[in-house]
Amino acid sequence: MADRSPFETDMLTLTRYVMEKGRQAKGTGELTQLLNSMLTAIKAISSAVRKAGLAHLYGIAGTVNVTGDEVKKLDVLSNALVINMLQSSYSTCVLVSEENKEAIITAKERRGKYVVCFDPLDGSSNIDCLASIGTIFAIYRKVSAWAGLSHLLHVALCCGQGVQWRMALGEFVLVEKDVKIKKKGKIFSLNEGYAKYFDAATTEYVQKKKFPEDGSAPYGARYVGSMVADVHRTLVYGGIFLYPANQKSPKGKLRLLYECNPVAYIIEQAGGLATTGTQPVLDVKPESIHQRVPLILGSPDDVQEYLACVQKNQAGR
Ligand code: P6P
Repeated sequence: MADRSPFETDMLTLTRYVMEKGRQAKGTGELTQLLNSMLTAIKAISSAVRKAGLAHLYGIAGTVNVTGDEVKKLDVLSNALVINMLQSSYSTCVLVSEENKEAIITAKERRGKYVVCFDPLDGSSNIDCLASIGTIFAIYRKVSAWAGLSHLLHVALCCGQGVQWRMALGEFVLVEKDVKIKKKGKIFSLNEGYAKYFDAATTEYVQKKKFPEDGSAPYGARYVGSMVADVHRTLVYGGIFLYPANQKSPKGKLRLLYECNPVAYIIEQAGGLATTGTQPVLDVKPESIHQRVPLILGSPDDVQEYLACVQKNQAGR
């Protein structure tokens, strides 16, 4: 059978996909409007990032955000773009941004039924060296959830019916539907610069990856330091990404609502696992909007092997 053209009719644009899903669900159209507004903001952010060198948008904005990260000029611009687009979508009631200490309540006359939690530009510490960065968002409503991860102009979108990859070719065109993660990978990803702070389980796990006891080849080590890039690679190639709790970050570094939950949702929908080390990330009951949790995610066999190290060290205590 002749190879299908990459532009067959089922390569729906995201706008058409969302509108079709909305029509099938006999919805109000709010989610369609919300997603289209979010994706417009993502396109605008990507355009700003690509022009940053010319538009003098590199560098720091001179402030620190609520969780202590140095704020870059592009952080400020990206945050404003997302807030503006979402509030003018008439579909949100509350916004939670990594860049805002307090939750943002949408004005009554513009209020809708969705809560959106987002990191407008994850990995921004890597902006000036042109490493991969991206926007992470999670849409919450009482009975369902959506999650999205944009990595430059590659968007992973999940609405509880599997994961799609979409590429921005003007529109967000479907590149792959029902993305699945490998059962086991060959890459481990964590910041080994903190090895002196690792707990016993993490130390043991990393040792196993470098010096396999069964004589198999060691795993490759990859760490961008931009979660969107590290998670994107883990989803595509398989393996494991870890930002565990350590002596330096006793609760881990990554934020539950707008970093860990969205990527955990996507990874689990793709057949992977996402854990804090003691429970599935998606089971954590939020206590505050900028709450941090440990995050270990990826191929199920790899995450299970890490959890075996955790259980062994807990038993050994
Ligand atoms: P570290 C980027 O600043 C970020 O929030 C995530 O994107 C990334 O995974 C993590 O921090 C990197 O943190 O401590 O390894 O530099």
